[in-house]
Amino acid sequence: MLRYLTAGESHGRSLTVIVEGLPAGMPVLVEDFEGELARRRLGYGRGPRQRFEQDVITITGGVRHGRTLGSPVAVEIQNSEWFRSDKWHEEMSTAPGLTASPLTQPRPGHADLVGMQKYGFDDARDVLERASARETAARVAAGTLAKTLLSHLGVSIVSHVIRIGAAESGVDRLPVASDLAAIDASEVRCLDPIAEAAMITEIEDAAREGDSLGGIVEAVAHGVPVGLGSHVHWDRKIDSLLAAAVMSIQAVKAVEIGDGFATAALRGSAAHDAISWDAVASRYVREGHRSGGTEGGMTTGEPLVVRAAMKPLATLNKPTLKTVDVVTKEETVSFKERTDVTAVPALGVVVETMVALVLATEAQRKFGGDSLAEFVRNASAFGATLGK
Ligand code: EPS
Repeated sequence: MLRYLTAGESHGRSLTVIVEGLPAGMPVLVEDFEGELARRRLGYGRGPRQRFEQDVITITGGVRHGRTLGSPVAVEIQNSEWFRSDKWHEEMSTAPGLTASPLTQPRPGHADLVGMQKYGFDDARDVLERASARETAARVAAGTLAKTLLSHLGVSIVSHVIRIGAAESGVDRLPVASDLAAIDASEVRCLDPIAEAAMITEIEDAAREGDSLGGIVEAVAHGVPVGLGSHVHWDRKIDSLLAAAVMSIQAVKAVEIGDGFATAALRGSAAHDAISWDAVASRYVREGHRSGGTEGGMTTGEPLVVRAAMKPLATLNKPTLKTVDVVTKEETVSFKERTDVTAVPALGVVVETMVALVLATEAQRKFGGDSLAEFVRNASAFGATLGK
């Protein structure tokens, strides 16, 4: 079983991720992580911190001579911010002591207040440091390994932004791997140049007013094997695993598989993807993508389509959200903290990551194998049975 765990706070010394269950013999390069982490830093509307976060990577376990050993792979990502300033050495010190400036005006929509209540803290920083989306850097490192594993089965995953605020992409086809360079070259990771300009205007307007913006991204996985997930239990259904994984991303409030909400308005005769036989490729194909590449909790082999909606970030550059000071109980506005206007372009890379981790976990469960060669051999042997 593939599993992973992240540790670390946003302004602490570093983030760490441990990924267990990868087969031995899988090629791994530091540059693979660097490339994916650089993609996660992309995006118009990110705050000043992205300009100096370097995401310096150290592989501290599980890899020798550029290949996995089958043991847990551990990766550390330094927080450049911590190394830059004494402020964070003091604020995030692991030695006993107290902060001189506790944050006592919790932000509505953030984890601050309920986290303080639940864990018995007097300082919102005790909560927000871990609740921060900085943690997604560690997930992306895990996802890099998952994507590498999946690439050996011919799977590719691509994401793009389809909405920021009121600006919506007009692209009505599924993006493919060869679109990725153009998507990443766009400042908002959008394939539609007219919508791209509208999204940038939205961000500039919100920035001027000290406000924040949410949006929607779509991730598509191509070349997914047939039969990942299962119909037999609720917690083995691929849709349920994808929804949980993507919903766990900071600030995501809705997840959709395929045409999810839109199909609810259709009749059954119009809502499903007809099945046909492709005699040349010797395989079944679906006519359409309404189901998003899953039926009965299993992947069909068609493109897997997952959308995620991100709420506008709860931290505002001009705090206007009404709250209460937890010490005085007096009405105030939430504390000011440096932030992004929007993180929707980066969200796409994190959704790719979570989709990759779910698919890699389920592929490992189905095909097993202690070495990469055994894993690939098992997957090909299963694939060969499908045309019969
Ligand atoms: C974040 C707020 C900002 C983002 C940060 C996530 O951090 P800061 O307050 O330190 O400027 O830059 O994201 C990252 C550092 C990152 O690498 O994604 C938040 O409140 O979640």
